[in-house]
Parts: sequence; structure tokens; C-alpha cells
Amino acid sequence: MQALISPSLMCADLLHLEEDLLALKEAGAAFFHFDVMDGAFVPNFCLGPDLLAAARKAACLPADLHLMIESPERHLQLFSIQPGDVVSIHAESTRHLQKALGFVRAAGGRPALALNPATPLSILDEVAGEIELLLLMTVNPGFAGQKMVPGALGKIRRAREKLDAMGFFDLPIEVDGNVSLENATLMRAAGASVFVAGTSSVFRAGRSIQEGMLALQRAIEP
Ligand code: S6P
Ligand code: MG
Repeated sequence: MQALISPSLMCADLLHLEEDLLALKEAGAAFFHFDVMDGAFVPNFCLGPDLLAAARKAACLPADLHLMIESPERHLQLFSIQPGDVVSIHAESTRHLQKALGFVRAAGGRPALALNPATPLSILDEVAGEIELLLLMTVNPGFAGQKMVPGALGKIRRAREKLDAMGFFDLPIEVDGNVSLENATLMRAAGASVFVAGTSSVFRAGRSIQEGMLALQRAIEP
């Protein structure tokens, strides 16, 4: 499966967002990863629908929308989902998971399931047929700059095996959290194919966006 990079705008310089988005696109980003936090599902706030609309105009890239909000089905209409957008719904955030995934599909987006590190993969038995991507959190969501949780690589491996055993060979696994150059190589070998790039790689101090993208591309496609 082709390896794709999804740089996390939460880690970008918001005062130079347009410039950064153009540089990311030029350097081969497949999406822009857009974290939405509500201070309830996670103990932090960040990014929202207005900035998403502005980023869409500047980026000309599909959004990779990561909703870390309670009951996302109540707010999905705010995000003006566009064809090609990936929209990740956390299994832990809603009592109406199928409804939320169905809303994304009906709006023309690509429904995706996001799982926190401690959430079992068994939920895939119920919804794998309704998603186009599986987002595995490799840190507990809420903040950039954390360390990969122990067991993350094993979980990626088990998820890949499970999806393959269910016949979903082409369903990509995205990883989010501490995707450093070293971890990215290991995550790739474990079965991940979409990499959220944050402070551990593309937005690392002392590295330009171009250098960061190139280094990450090399780490995932040696
Ligand atoms: C965290 C959020 C992520 C971060 C990204 C930061 O809750 O969902 O998308 O922006 O993980 O990357 P890094 O390299 O700082 O961990
Ligand atoms: Mg994220």
C-alpha cells in the first residue's frame, strides 16, 4: 500500500499557515491533518470549523479531519465535509457510531474509525465494512509532543492482521502520535500506511518543512 503523509496543522505556525500549507503540498503531503478538540473528550481545545474553511482555501488538499469531540454526530454539519475528505470518528466519543460514520459517507466524505490506545480492536468486527480508514492513536489524544505508548507497534500489527483476515486488504491504517523518523520506519513495517506528521518530524524545531517531509518520506519508503 502506498505510504502517505498527513501533516498536523495543530503543530504548524498558525501565523504563517498559508505559506506552510503551500510548502507541505509542494513537498508531497496527501492531506492536511486537522485536529478538533472540545475540552471534554480530551483535556484540550484546538482548531475549529472557521479555520478549517480557511485552510481548505489555502491548501487545495483534502482534509484529514480528526474529531476529538463528544457526540460528533451533533456537530458534523459544521465542518462542510468535501469529497475526498477523511473524517475520523472516535469509537469512544459516541453512542451512535454507525450513525456518525453514515453521516460522513452521505456527505461525500471517507468515513474513518479512530481508536484510543486502550480501545480493543474487536469493534472492527462491527464496523470494518463501513469505514475507509482505521486511525490508530499511538499516544493518548489531546496534545502534541508526547511519547509513543508501549504496545502501539504490536497493536498496528494486530490491526493489520485482523483487517487482512477479514478480507479488508486495502483498508489503510493511519498512525497519529510521535511519528518520529525512527518510529515511522517501525510503524510502516508493522502495517501503517498513513502517517500524521507533527512535532516529531515535519514540524520539528531546526528542520524546514521541506527537510522534514523528505526525511519522513525516506523513513517510510526506504
Ligand atoms: C494529538 C493529535 C495529533 C497531534 C500529533 C502531533 O491528540 O491528534 O494529531 O497533532 O500527534 O504529533 P507529534 O509528533 O507532536 O506527536
Ligand atoms: Mg490527530
